[in-house]
Amino acid sequence: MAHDPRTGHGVLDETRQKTREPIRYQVTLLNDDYTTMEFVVQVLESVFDKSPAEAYGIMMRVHTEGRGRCGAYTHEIAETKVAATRALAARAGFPLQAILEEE
Ligand code: TYC
Repeated sequence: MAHDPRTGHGVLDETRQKTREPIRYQVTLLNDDYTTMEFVVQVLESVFDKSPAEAYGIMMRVHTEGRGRCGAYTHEIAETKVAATRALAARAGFPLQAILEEE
């Protein structure tokens, strides 16, 4: 602790050291043979806030490599995005799956 030269009182001058970065969770999209490419691009744009070009790139990566990263989020946000993806896919009748992985 430093001391204010005018008052002699202690001054807190340390930055907080106990806060930690929250654990982030990776949301990964899995390939399947039935979901249309167009639908996957729509999900990446609407749920994961990707630009059309980014969404197309991620979709093609999943299509060719079997899986692909959509982004890293706090646990609550990642869970929400996984649930939103499942709900949209179920409503459209596609088996598209997103999974959550600790980074
Ligand atoms: N493989 C699908 C097709 O050929 C497209 C697709 C891409 C599906 C990504 C799911 O996460 C996925 N229609």
